[in-house]
Amino acid sequence: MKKSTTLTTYRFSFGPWNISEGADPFGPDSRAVFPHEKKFALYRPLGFEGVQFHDDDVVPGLDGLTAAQIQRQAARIKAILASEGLTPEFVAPRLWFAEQTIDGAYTANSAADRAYAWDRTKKCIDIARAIDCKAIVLWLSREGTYIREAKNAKLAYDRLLESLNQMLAYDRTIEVWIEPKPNEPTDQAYVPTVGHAIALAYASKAPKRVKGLIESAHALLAGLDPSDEMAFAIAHDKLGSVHLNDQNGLKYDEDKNFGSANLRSAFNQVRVLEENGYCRRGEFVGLDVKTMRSQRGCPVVEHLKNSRAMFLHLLDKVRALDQKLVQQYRDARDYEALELYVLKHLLAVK
Ligand code: XLS
Ligand code: MG
Repeated sequence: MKKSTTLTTYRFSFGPWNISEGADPFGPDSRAVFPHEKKFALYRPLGFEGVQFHDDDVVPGLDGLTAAQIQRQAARIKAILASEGLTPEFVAPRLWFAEQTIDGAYTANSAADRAYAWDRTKKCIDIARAIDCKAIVLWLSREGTYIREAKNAKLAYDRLLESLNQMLAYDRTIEVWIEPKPNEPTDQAYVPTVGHAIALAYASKAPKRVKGLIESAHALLAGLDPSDEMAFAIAHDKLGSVHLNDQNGLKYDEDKNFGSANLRSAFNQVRVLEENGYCRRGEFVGLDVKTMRSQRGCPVVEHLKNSRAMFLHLLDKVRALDQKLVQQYRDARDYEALELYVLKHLLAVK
């Protein structure tokens, strides 16, 4: 990729679910509900231009609506986005709430459940089109098992590829960004890494329209380095977007603030994005962060503001890196000196 001399201006996005009430599997909301449609007015003042959506963030209760009702509600949201100066980044089918997705969506053992997943996916694509959004995101949350014997794994992968091809045929321009995660809610998920996602892309009928969306915490939960995962997707020109956040060890998905647990890893994620011209073709820096349940306030937005600020601080650090010195250390294979230099650079000590 030709090195550009102009500095990239980064655009940021988040989904309305990032402004949450704090409920967790062990306790109810700890904050008052902030009205969904009032959230859009918060975006630009916080420095965000992109909105990530679930299909039912655009059209609540869509399962019970007609196509005309879905289109009318989508048109309402499209008008709100325009009035707030916001761009929809993607629409994700929420295939993890409905009764029909208890045993999976595209890989469900029941043909009726798989039919529901496909019907819901078509509605999601229609909604994306209706709000002028070019991509859908598949977080394959329930495509996996609690015990391996529950499904024929090879058949499950066949069904995932078949579903992907159906989406690509249903809409000849939509992009499909697969968001890998190794587990949770299932014990083991079928597409745990971006390597699996990109293999599906190449096996699909329209590889150019299938990309990955890499979430920092999901890569960390897979025991991988998020920056290397991003570099792999970029090497295949298949990094649709990112969900920057953080994770403190192998446990439930914490969606912690970007840089809050693994600062060096966050630095390298920003370095890989910056060094490879991410965002130069309109991509967003997406966040997927949740504030602590114990945080007071309504709405709580500090975690979004702070994660965006941390990205920009680390971007300054990347841009101030002495690339000549880095190359000298690499040429000399003096990686101890290189590591000390990076750590002192991050600590701003001489
Ligand atoms: C999981 C996913 C999810 C969004 C996108 O991390 O990003 O939070 O709903 O499907
Ligand atoms: Mg995510």
